[in-house]
Amino acid sequence: MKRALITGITGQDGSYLTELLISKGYQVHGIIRRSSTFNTGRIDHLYQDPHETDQRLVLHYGDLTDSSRLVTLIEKIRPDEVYHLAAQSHVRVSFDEPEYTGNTTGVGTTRLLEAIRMVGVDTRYYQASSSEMFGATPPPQDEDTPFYPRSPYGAAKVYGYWMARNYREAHGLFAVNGILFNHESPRRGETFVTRKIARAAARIAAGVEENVYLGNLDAVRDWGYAEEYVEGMWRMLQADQATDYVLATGTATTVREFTQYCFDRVGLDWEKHVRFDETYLRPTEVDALIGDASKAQTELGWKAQTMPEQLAHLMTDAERHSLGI
Ligand code: NDP
Ligand code: GDR
Repeated sequence: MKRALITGITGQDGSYLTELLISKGYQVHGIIRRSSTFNTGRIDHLYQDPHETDQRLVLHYGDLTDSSRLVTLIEKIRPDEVYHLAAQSHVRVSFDEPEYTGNTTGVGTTRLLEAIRMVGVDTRYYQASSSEMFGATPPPQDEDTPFYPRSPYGAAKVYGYWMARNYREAHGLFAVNGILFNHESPRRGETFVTRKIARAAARIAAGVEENVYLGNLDAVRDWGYAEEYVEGMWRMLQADQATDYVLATGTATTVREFTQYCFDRVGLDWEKHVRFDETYLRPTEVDALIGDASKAQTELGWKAQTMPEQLAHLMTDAERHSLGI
């Protein structure tokens, strides 16, 4: 049985990737943070009593700031594949906590890579790189587009990207950067814009709330469906050679359009319910991200299936369902 280690297993992508790998026969090990409240909601349906035999999901406490723990876990698990998804992943929050974001999203990557090198385990490594690295460089963006990050988060991801490349070139590690454009789902964190809008549309339609407060409606994003993107991550680690890939839908949608899709779905006029709050603006914004995923299509046979309007509908439907309407 192949063993995979996932950092960030409790996050959106971690939960879909765990389902995928278990379905492919892997034993999945995940690193979770100690918390005073439960933080495993997205993977609770996969939880197994540790007393059962044939464990397919094994959870370990750990943190990206704790290098000795990372060494211990790599030594103990000796994974065939490592998916490094853990990060302080919120762009707006990274302006409030730039040092913490650098320490976890940036240097946390080095701690994990160094743990792999020190233990000397033969593994394949996936780095969760981001379209935020392109920042101010205009679209379309692909694997050869220069980086121009516009946030502490983006800068930390550029550092992580180059560390993964360096371990590939300097130490021969099979390290892959997946440069993923925004991908969403009903499991997206509630403070990311798509989930926030879908949730608000359903709640306003149900009479639970009246308005939603948003920031910049003009930003253009390339929104795909997270469940499809984790399949791309897995394919990257099955390739013959380690290289970097963009995953994206190739489509452009503004925050305003996404809002309209969600509100249309529940039969409401979005303009009557959306209010502006400057708290949600960023000191420096990324105006437009539109990815070109041709390389992933040619080399991995991966192509996004769900387009933004369909995504907005499925997310809004999931919110209505959770409200019982
Ligand atoms: P989430 O924010 O949903 O999940 C982040 C995960 O990282 C959570 O499991 C979180 O744990 C964990 N984590 C955070 N800090 C630490 C730490 N110090 N030590 C250990 N674990 C930690 O992110 P997504 O699932 O959306 O994204 C996965 C990865 O892909 C991230 O690296 C993100 O930056 C990157 N990415 C995401 C894109 C997207 O559109 N979703 C696009 C491109 C890149 P906890 O649950 O305890 O908070
Ligand atoms: P992003 O996602 O910054 O692209 O990073 P987010 O959903 O936070 O913002 C997308 C765009 O929407 C605008 N916006 C708002 N954003 C939030 N969160 N809340 C609001 O109220 C709001 N109003 C308008 C933003 O200004 C922005 O332009 C995500 C994260 O998952 C990263 O980890 C990942 O690397 C990138 O996607 C690709």
